[in-house]
Amino acid sequence: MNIRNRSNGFTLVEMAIVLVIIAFLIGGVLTPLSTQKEQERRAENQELLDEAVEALVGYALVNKQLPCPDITGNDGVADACATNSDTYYTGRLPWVTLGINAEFDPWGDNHFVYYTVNGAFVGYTSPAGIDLTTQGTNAGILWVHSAAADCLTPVNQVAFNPPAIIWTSAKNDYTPNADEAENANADECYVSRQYSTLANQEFDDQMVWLSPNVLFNRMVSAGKLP
Ligand SMILES: [Ca+2]
Ligand SMILES: [Ca+2]
Ligand SMILES: [Ca+2]
Repeated sequence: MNIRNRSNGFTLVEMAIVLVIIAFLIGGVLTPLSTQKEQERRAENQELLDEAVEALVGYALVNKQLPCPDITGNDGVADACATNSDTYYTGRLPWVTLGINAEFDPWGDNHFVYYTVNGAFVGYTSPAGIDLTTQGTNAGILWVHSAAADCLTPVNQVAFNPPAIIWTSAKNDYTPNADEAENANADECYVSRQYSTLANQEFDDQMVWLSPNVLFNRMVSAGKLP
């Protein structure tokens, strides 16, 4: 009797083993897919940020200065800001003014692309503009570090005094983490470092900055400077 019952089906233990094996198989397929998807989006985001830098250079070739951020209206149109070496301006990347498809990063709604610019590089009345000595001063200077704790110090600098910084929070908002909070607080100090999902060290922001040397080089090459 016992032998007949066993031959008619699986025991609970056998079923459990089969379910565990299926779970492992599904997990083994699904986890890499989600990771792969995020990697694709991060690559797409990097392309978007690189394109934004190119658009800034193009804008400077035409206007002899960088655009102000989209500070009001959330309309993608750069707003007015005065030439002021002692301050910086921050807001969203003026995607309409720049003519690029950058209202959001690849993660979509409410994933904005942010832009901060040294006040020495904006606000000129035509035909004046920046020259090869433009670098800004004091509170207008932007800093990029590999850790928020080093803000505004010579320690762990990734970039010092770039004319402009463009960044997005990417997939996750890890602002309880100090390094992501440093990017979100819209001041002159920023953090760019390795992606991490380790507890209390989470970071996935993506950032680019415009090198003053690249900007000047391109403007000289185009005959816009000196
Ligand atoms: Ca605006
Ligand atoms: Ca983030
Ligand atoms: Ca900051």
